[in-house]
Amino acid sequence: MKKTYPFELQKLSYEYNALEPYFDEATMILHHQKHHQTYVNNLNAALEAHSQFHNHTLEDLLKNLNTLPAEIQNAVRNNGGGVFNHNLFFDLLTANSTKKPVGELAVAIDKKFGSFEKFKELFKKAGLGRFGSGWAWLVLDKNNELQIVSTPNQDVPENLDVKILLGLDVWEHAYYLKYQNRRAEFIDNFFEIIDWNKVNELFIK
Ligand code: MN3
Repeated sequence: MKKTYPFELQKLSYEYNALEPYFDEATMILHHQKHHQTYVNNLNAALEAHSQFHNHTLEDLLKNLNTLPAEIQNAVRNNGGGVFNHNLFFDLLTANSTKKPVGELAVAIDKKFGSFEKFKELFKKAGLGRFGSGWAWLVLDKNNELQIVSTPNQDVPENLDVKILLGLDVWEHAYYLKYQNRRAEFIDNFFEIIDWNKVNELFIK
């Protein structure tokens, strides 16, 4: 996939109905074809007249938001963040989940949080505690410590100064069609379709 302007919608590696019954087909279509696509379109629109950034990767743009012209900073923060976050989120889902962490990550999660169940409880709390729209994350910080963090809107964690291992979209558009106001149930179902093999690959990379 092209890494610079004009950015493109990242294709899913599975069918829209593959994650049923946890994530329903209608939500997946809407989320990918409308929401994710709109972030891509709006990011490209913001950058269109600023050709000096057309060879910058999305990561470079997001890490250097404060060096961008003032009139496009918010657009890149919101829509560039939206593209980046959804690329990661959709890529770490699978119909063939192991249902629990694997490999070195499994060991590290037990060590840091006590158990996978305890980790899940804290991650869920981060997702439930995010008032309004935003994300819950598992990251590896600069001290090589696993941390659960949460960001508002489409902000990326820690200015991308951490290694992101897992992200959960808790915007209402991610669950309202199927779960209405039941964000907790949505988060429980997210845990049924996490691609822990990929998460572990990110961890050991
Ligand atoms: Mn979303």
